[in-house]
Amino acid sequence: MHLTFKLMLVTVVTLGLWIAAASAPNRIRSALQLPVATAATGHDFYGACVEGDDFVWCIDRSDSMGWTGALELVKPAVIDSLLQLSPDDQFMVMSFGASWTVLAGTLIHATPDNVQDAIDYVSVLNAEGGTCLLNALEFATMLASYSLGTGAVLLVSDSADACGGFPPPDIIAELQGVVADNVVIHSFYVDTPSADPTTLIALADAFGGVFVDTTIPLDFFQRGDVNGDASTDVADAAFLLSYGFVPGSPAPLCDDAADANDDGEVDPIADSITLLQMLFVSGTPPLPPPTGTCAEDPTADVLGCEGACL
Ligand SMILES: [Ca+2]
Ligand SMILES: [Ca+2]
Ligand SMILES: [Ca+2]
Repeated sequence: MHLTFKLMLVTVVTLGLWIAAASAPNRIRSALQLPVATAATGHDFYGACVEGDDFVWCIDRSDSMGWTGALELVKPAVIDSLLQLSPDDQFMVMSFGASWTVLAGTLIHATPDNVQDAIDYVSVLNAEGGTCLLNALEFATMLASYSLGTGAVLLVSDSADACGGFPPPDIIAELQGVVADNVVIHSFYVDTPSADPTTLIALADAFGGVFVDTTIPLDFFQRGDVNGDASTDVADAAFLLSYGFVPGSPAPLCDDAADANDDGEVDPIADSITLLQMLFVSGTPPLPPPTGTCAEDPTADVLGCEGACL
């Protein structure tokens, strides 16, 4: 290895480890980096770990959710997540078009019978009517506020309120007056011909939740973005080196992203060197695809990846 590059590598690695040590706990903003779900504290939905003690699913069944079969794709995802509840969890399922309906007017424990009732409720939903999102969310957040811990609303929708004509800021303002402090809103954006994520992003942002874009396949990633911040830079090499050599450091969110040289293995030394060469040695070719945008791994290997680009 050329001496100049060696010296540069040592400098960059030292700097990188220092950066990693200083800021690792707060670097990642992906949904999957929330505290690890347990039956009591969290819940997995569309591949994302969402925080909460009790859960209220609020499902958009307006007209547009039926145009391309989106609602039919939502159903199995909701049912899968209902089946993950433990009997200690409380939950509720509701849905909305021009008006909302709910399985029951309060939170109930996730006993096998209650979960089956919820599955039956979800299974027969039909898409029809307008999108009266605000009214439904007011009720969903009230139900969630009955939680003795954090009540999480899981909103599944493709767009904004198209009922009262409220633009996103008005929905936020309306809800800010009524949503209790123990309630968070997680939003799950579904793709349809009239899809617009603006309101869903704003809601998750305003009410402490995560925004999950379900239109992005779970296995999409950007090679080299080891820390999951949607860019590839020296912090990613530092993250990888910390993972390899600093006890207690977090593992990469996505092994495929950490496999910078695409040899099918996550090797903190070899992959961080590949990253650093690409970043700092002129004439080095770019990393193997996908880079710069999220996509699947074009070269099959045993590594996996889940939710890196959500
Ligand atoms: Ca990164
Ligand atoms: Ca590798
Ligand atoms: Ca590969």
